Amino acid sequence: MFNLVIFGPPGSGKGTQSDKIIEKYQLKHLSTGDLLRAEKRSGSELGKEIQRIIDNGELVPDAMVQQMVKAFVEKNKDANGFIFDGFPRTVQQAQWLDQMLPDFNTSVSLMLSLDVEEDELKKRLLSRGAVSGRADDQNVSIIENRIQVYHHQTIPVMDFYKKQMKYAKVEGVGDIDDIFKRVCLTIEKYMK
Ligand code: B4P
Repeated sequence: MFNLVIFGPPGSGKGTQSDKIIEKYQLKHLSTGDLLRAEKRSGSELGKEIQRIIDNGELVPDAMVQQMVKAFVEKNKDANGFIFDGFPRTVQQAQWLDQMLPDFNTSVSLMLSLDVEEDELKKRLLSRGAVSGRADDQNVSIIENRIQVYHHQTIPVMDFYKKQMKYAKVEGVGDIDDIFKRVCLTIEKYMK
């Protein structure tokens, strides 16, 4: 099994590159953002709480996300491997993932981080907000809060994987297919 954590700030291209990676390497795509938005759309009480958190640009509590991740892995335990997109976003989530995956006789193979500077992130998210209807992409101060949350709560996850020699950085600016070529070269180094 090859398990990839795709990492980067909001708008760095995690979802965009994940779509291409799953097609090429036949991995299962686990996007916590997508799972949370699906719950939000269901209109449940939990969905309303999730909506409030996401629309303010904050992180949903670890336990809630972890429950969704475990259910997804359990349901797809025969997969070739997973792309964890948007997860783990806190050191606590990373520690939990390291303890959970051995129950399925597997572990994280690589954390691939997409490197994009802040002005480019804001530009991308605002242009997606103009067409997607995502409330968290439509307001500059919410976008700035998401980037702040990334700096304070999510960047420490990099060190967690650096210590395990499972970290690699890829330049995330430029043509989507050129970025994908760099992503594939990195993945294939770790697949050996
Ligand atoms: P996510 O859905 O993960 O949203 P995101 O960080 O904005 O990344 P996304 O994948 O959407 O953007 P991408 O970089 O692909 O999370 C949403 C919210 O859910 C979080 O804020 C949080 O509240 C909650 N959440 C999710 N996971 C959680 C967790 N583990 N714990 C707690 N809470 C959690 O792309 C952005 C745009 O850029 C796209 O429009 C794309 O077309 C464009 N783009 C991509 N590559 C490009 C390129 N090379 N050039 C130009 N544009 C490009």
